[in-house]
Amino acid sequence: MQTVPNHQVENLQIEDDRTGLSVECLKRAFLDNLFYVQGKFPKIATKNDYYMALAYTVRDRLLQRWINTAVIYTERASRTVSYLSAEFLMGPHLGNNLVNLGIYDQVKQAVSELGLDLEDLLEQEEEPGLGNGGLGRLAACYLDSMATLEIPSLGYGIRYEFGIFDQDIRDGWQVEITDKWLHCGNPWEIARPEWEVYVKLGGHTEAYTDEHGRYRVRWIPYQVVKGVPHDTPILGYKTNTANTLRLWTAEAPESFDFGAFNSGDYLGAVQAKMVSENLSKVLYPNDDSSQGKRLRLAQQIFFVSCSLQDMIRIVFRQNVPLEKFHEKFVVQLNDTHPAIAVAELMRLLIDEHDMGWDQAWSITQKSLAYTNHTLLPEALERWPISLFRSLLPRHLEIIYEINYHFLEEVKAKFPGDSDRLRRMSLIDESGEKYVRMAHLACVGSHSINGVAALHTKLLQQDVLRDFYQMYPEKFNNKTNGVTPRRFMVLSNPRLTNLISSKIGDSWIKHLKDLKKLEAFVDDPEFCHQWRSIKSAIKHDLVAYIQKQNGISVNPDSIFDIQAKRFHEYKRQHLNALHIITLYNRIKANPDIDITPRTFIFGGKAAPGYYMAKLIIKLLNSIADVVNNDPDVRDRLKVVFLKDYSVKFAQRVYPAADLSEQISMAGKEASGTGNMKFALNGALTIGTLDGANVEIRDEVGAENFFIFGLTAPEVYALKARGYRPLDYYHSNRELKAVIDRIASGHFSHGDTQLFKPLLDSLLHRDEYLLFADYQAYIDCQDNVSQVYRDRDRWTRMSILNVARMGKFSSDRSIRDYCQDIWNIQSVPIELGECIQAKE
Ligand code: B1N
Repeated sequence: MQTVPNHQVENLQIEDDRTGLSVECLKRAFLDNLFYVQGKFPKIATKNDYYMALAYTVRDRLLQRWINTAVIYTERASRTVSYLSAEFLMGPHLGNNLVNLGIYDQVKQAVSELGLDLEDLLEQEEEPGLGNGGLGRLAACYLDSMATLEIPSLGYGIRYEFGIFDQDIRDGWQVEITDKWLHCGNPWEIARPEWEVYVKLGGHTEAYTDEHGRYRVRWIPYQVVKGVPHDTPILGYKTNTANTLRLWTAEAPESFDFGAFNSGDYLGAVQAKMVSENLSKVLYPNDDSSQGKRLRLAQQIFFVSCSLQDMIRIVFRQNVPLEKFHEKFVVQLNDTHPAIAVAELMRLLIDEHDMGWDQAWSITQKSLAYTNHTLLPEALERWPISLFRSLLPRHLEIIYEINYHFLEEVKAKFPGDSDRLRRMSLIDESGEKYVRMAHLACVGSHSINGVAALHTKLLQQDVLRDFYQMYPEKFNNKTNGVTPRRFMVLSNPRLTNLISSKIGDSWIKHLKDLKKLEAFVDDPEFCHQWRSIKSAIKHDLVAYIQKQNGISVNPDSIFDIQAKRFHEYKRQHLNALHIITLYNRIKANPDIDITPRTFIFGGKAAPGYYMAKLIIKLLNSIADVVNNDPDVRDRLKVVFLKDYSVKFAQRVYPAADLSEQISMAGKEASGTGNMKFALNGALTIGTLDGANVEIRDEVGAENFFIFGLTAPEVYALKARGYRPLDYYHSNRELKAVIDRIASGHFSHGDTQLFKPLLDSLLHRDEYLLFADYQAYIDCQDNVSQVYRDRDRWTRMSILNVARMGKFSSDRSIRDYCQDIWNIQSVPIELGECIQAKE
């Protein structure tokens, strides 16, 4: 579609009621939106109507910045980061936009003068749960930081109709419920049907010779799907930059099934429409695993092709020659989920835009960069060749050709090393043939990064070792970070205000400035305030738990929290072994002096991951027994908070005393919850895994509870031959814990319920719980000791926060900009560009 220049429209002043930030103006605008957009008046308005009216009021204020940003980027054809991710776990938009616009307090006052409560309205928002966990949330933090640092960027992904399932707990078991996040409408997005694109799937290819006598390939697809972009503005913190998150919905093209339609096959045509729409129907609920499902590959090519076609459209619109695609865009691949971009960009340049192979390959490599997020072998994506060919016949040809050239390169660098060729090939030929997506991403990108120092080192030494030897210059580390706007300013206003009252508020944009807090660590008044704030927040969570779970919790107990996806490598069940250890000590000696603790868990398990679900059941079963045993006398409480989400996380991090980061060393690529907890003043008990290593380096070993085997020790133990039964037989407390579970004590006498879990521990224990058990218990005993010295604990808490500066996603993004993206900021002035340039 053409844009029509219209100077009358361009000269319109945007009305004050759509941009003004005064309380009076906000009130007027709110009522106006309630009436004209939501179609309601106060007498009959529901809470959701009020939420919508407020959301539109805030969106109007974003639009002015959004349009200014778009105009300036277009005029200057600014270099742009394109962040491709199958997941964006944005969390609720309203509160975050209020913080970033700097109007939280004005809006709170405006709605309160209208007799409403802002917290109530914030609670009303259905969050877009378009991600599983850390990987999707990282993408969201990075969008926040790019906007805050005024970096031109586009996030590209899928607008799933159903995001991550809602979790209910019934009889202690996880039950999944579809997430209908769109059912009340989404006020934050704007559909852009004028920028729809088409994606081909299936069918076959044909070779032909073009009018210049060149060999060409034509792809005759079985199916064509339409992608429609839905844009959401991403505002930076106190900047005018509003970047775009562009999510694609799949639709059936109107024309495609007319054949079927006209021949009277109405239901066949509708069927085809439903098949198309399936592509953006639901998020795959797996974190750290891949199953090689056809629909998932179709989702990947769908959003990748839509996004690359969109970038090419922008290149043309800005009069950039296609040969300079890589100068206009740098495309970051968030794991291998968008790695098909390597073949798709080649295909678009060669088949659709007549470019030669060598030039297309050079542009592809210069444009793409790959971030790896996992060391788990089961998470490395591979697609059976037959499936791949049936969906993407042309891409398979291109991958074969890339592979041919690549293996020639390998041969030249390592002559006579056929084993290496086999290991590095883009095609796994050891049994059934597979396409290896991580290899494709490595070959097609100019940069390969891990997400924490240890993770990058392990990639180089192990998982991607051959690629490191081949292309050492491509490898680099980018330790993850989190946005302090959402995870401090918005979620922990009390601590934010205390900190800002002492050191000013520069830390919100320059997190390293938190260092200035160290000057107050010996100030008794400050320490007292610090402690009262933590205590007040804990009281709030106590009330919430009372309401949600009907459990009364002692606010003076240690709030010991493990909140993350359920996975055996993350070892929530090691935490369970500790709880039962304490329980056994109490049962053996009811008057024992134990530092009171509340164990809080939150997190979802992949629906098909039986063991993870059994661990959830175990925790809930322990909770039932421990919380109701009179011998325990409220010294221990176990709480499973259902349906963990971003909204929920924001409530939980600020209330934590102790953060559990206890994965088996060498398994957690980075972790980001570890950063959010520490930033909110929790102390960490953790293994030397992922970013824990760097957190400990920053906050100081004396302010961190470290335990357990290191990654090299893990490998060594496994190489020696690990025998979990030996630990069981030689460790009295451990044996008692396992026997207690086996006896049916937590399962109403049922000795079979947890047998699969116990068998797996006793006979395999892949994640070395038994090997780390004693070290964990000793470390926890030390935690309990230290907690009794409240002054010491407070001091450690303050020092943790003061030294967390490195873990801002702003720092991560600055590093990406410098080392990978080669991109500068483009500040946005308001007002200079909405009017037409005469
Ligand atoms: O990515 C996070 C890291 O902090 C975590 O350590 C890491 O586990 C997480 C397949 C994944 N890695 N891989 C995934 C997600 C969805 C899916 O379908 C894999 N998630 C991570 C951010 O770097």
